[in-house]
Amino acid sequence: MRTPSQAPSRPSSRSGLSPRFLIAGALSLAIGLALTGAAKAGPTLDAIKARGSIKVGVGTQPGFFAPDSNGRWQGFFVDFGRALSIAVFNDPDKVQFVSSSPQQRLPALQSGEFDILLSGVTQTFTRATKLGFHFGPVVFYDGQGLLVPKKLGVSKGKDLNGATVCVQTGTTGELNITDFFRQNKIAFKPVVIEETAENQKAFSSGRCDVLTQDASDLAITRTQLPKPDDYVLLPERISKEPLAPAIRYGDDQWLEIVNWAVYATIQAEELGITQANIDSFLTSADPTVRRFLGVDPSLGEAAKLDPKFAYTIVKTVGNYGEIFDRNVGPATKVGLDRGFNKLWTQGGLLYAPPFR
Ligand SMILES: N[C@@H](CCC(=O)N[C@@H](CS)C(=O)NCC(=O)O)C(=O)O
Repeated sequence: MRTPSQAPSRPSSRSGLSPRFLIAGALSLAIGLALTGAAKAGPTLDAIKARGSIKVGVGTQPGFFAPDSNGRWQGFFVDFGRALSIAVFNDPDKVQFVSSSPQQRLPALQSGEFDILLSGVTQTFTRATKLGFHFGPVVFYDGQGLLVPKKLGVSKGKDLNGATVCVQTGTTGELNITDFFRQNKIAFKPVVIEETAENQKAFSSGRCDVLTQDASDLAITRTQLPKPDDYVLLPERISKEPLAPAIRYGDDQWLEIVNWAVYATIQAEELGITQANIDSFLTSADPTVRRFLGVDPSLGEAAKLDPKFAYTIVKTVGNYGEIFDRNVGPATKVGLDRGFNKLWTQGGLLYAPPFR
């Protein structure tokens, strides 16, 4: 049965306006509301501003995230947390870092314990859909590795038939390792442990033959073992692990701050701007540089951010390459290569969209 409002030819309101007008009116109202919505900060950004700080969920691996002897958090992911603090508050220290296990992190983010995870979370389809998280730009392209004692005498994953494998609960690694052994038609025994320290202890005490995790994480773990030289990280990677900041659904503006704070570090490296030389760029005539550094304030105004947010991020934490090198690069104890994490102009995957 047709209701009056569905009858196309009959005016259905006291004003005598035709339904076509009413529909057009309703549509423009809806668009208007949507636009107002886009300009709103969203619950997370509102909460951050009201609290006066950002709560960042992290892990415990030094190089990526750890407090130093003065209790000040340091690390690759920590520096991106400070970049966010600069974008929102123009201050690198309006941020609290809270560590939790990989198993606890995503539920804790969902329940509002953190405003963001910067903890080596892999961007996956299920996390982005069913679990309800948005991801910012990949800050570290990683892959799952296999750490083994040299005395095991293996050189590749396929040699591991019958091995006992330590893996952390709630990680993509837990899922990938099953795929890997199944696909290669070899058997394994998983030992699934939640806490990082316990997992590492199980491995170093010989309870398992193999430790599997993101390769970067394993490289860090290796340096912490009593005799690092007794272990080898096999060269193969059994998965893709693009590690990206994760936030809850429903915070568009917060997501864009996350996106562009990360891109600022990549853009700076693309432009050859470093912590040390940045001030010499302030007099540049290049319009891209002027917009990026806020000499031309139009981008900051468009985003309702301090026009110099990118300048302050780079001046304070450095460009992407500097962040990488300082925390986990070849000259550090962790000693990671840039690998895929080089700029696109240098054969890597890092690419910042235009700052315009
Ligand atoms: N990328 C995997 C693993 C996450 C993960 O375990 N990340 C590392 C850092 S890359 C970690 O938390 N390690 C243990 C720790 O820091 O306590 C995932 O998203 O499931």
